[in-house]
Amino acid sequence: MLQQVNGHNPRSDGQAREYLREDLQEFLDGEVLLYQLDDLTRVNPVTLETVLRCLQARYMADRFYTNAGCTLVALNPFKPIPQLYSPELMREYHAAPQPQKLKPHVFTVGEQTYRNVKSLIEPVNQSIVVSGESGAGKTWTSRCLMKFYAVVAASPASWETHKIAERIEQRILNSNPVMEAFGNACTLRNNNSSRFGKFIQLQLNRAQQMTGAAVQTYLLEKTRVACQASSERNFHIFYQICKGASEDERLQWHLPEGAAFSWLPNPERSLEEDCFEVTREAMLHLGIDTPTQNNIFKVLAGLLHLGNIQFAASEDEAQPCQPMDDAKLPHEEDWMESDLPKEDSPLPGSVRTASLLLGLPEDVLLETVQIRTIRAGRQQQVFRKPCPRAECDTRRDCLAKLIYARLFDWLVSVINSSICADTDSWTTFIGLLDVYGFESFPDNSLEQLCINYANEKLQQHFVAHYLRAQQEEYAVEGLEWSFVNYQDNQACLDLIEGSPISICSLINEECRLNRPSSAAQLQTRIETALAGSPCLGHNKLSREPSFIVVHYAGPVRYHTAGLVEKNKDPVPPELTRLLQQSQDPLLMGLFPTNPKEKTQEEPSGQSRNPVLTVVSKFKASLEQLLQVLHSTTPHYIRCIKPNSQGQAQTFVQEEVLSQLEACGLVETIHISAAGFPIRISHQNFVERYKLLRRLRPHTSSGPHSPYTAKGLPEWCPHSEEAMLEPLIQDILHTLPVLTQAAATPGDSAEAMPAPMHCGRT
Ligand code: AD9
Ligand code: MG
Repeated sequence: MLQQVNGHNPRSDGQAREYLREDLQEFLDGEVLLYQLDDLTRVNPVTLETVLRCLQARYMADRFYTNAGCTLVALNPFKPIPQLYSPELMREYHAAPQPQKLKPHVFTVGEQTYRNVKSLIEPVNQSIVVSGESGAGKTWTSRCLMKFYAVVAASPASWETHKIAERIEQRILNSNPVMEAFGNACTLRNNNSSRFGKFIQLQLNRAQQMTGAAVQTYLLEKTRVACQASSERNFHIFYQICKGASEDERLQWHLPEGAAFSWLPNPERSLEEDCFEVTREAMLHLGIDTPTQNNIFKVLAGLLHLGNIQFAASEDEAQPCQPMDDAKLPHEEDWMESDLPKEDSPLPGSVRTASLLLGLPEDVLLETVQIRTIRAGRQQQVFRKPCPRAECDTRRDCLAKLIYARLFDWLVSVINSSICADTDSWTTFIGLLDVYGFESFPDNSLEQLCINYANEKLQQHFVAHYLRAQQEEYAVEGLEWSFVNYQDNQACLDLIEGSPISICSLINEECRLNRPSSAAQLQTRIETALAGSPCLGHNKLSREPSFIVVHYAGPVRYHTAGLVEKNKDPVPPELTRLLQQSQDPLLMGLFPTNPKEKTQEEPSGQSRNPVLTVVSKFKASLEQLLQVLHSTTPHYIRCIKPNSQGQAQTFVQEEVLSQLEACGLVETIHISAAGFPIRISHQNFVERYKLLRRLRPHTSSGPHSPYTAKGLPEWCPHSEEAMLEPLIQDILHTLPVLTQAAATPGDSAEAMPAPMHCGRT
């Protein structure tokens, strides 16, 4: 007996899908042939277990990509496979008449997206949303796509006129190592974890050549500069300069070999990301010359020394806390005094070196960190109040975060000015989205809340765009359709960002009121105000004040300690004023004395402007991103991490299962298998294929075989074939489903073309 695919949903034309007989037999016979199933819509029945078994079989057979209807599932191989990403293979996918007939690959998505841009009557911008948990392979995948476009969309002219390093495609690729050096770090989940979100817009001209790109970044995790969780590391660039500096540079930057820095934990780990040369080379190609690079690295070294300044608590509240003598730099005397002022300074080496490298007077730097200035009264009198030790630490850290965040933004703007095309030299774009993956650590704070919030938003975009919109459209169009249930994450988003009360609004409220409030009070406020939310988990085992959010990818406990302060992200105005005094050329540029944009200042009654908190800024930038995504045709790649140890050939079923569940893959497969793979507006369809209407069929061979082996309708007269050739090419390239009917009559598995849905949108 032939079985209906997925056993659940008759097609709207009333015919059961009957194409699975062979595959089903193979499936039943054993798992040996499971690895051959390129598309999960052909697994029968579609359940978490069968999908899991199929992916496992494919993984063990080194088949890392699998189609799942509208999405591509990418399993992380955790081993280098150069032949899978070679330029030759890229060209093969690019040249293929029907790339979707080749083995599933990230290049198939790349190529289909590329063809979509040019093939529709009104060019439509495209986007590729790469998702998955931390370490699943999102950054790898988007890098791979960028390389693909650099090969297939390269402008031929630039080959002749430019040296390879100057070519725009090469410059675009060079943005990766630079941004990763400054924005990625080794975490518990991933040795090269992106600590910022990135949307890169690859700009194409009318001839489909890549003429430039623009990068938009989201919320760099700047706290990492000054604070790293145990077993994690700071941003790669710090390790790169410490390991890769030459002898001369070590002297200039005061980085003796073997020196210990508080902000440089786990330096002994050797990662391939620690390669300084690659970063330098890429920076050079992006137009950042060697003197500017050296200036950047000198400032970064200054930050490391800043981190070594430790304060001793002061017994007298009226006296500032003094920095302790640092024993962190063992060989200090041997060589470090070279360019430091010769006179005897009572200050520890860390203060002196940090000042020197940051171009700041020693005493002013120290005083700004030690002493808070308060303006009060009608006359705005200035009062000076020595800070307790913990506050000195916070101010020191804040200084480092301020410098690093400005430096990162500046780098992004330099990269953009180096790679962005003039507005009149591009017409369409392909956007690649690579944001930080879903995270759940033993200790989660505002950073994880933002990261997981971004992932919820993207999941909702997928659900809204694909799972819900598609089914609702069938209902509106009166197509016979039984609704497939899916996990909607609206309730979770309501909990995080909803109005009038949500986690974000409650944290923002605390910032606005600026009242002293303990972590336990914040927990109580959240749990009381949001008690009705199905996504607020039961918080029984908590020893520290916290709350639990049940995300689509699993529950996460967020600690409330420090949450409000992080959300305020206050920058004491004295710190900005201090940096405006710097004599260092780079810092002078980053902190001009007459800044155009106002910096966020401490909400201590000195500014009447409403406080722009971290979550409100993040929410606004996410909304902008989603607007861009909504204006494009999205494509989805789901990266899956087969094990959390990062080992090749290891497939841990429970771990994969939870990822499959989290992203709703089974629902996606159900809808894809039963649904219509192509949607095109009625108007576009008529515009595009009106030529065919003039040709009247002279024979009719029934509804089951309306196409010839060439993909032409059978009624099409031979003599008109030439005239139709461009149209046929168009069909072959853009509507592959129609051509499935061109398969040989014996090929029962593919004999039934999936219907094309001409939505009246
Ligand atoms: V995070 O959310 O930024 O923490 P990603 O971006 O999802 O995470 P990433 O792309 O950095 O993960 O991949 C993690 C590691 O897996 C990489 O450093 C590679 O070592 C490895 N990887 C990922 N994809 C591939 C691949 N296709 N081939 C080989 C891969 N190795
Ligand atoms: Mg990443």
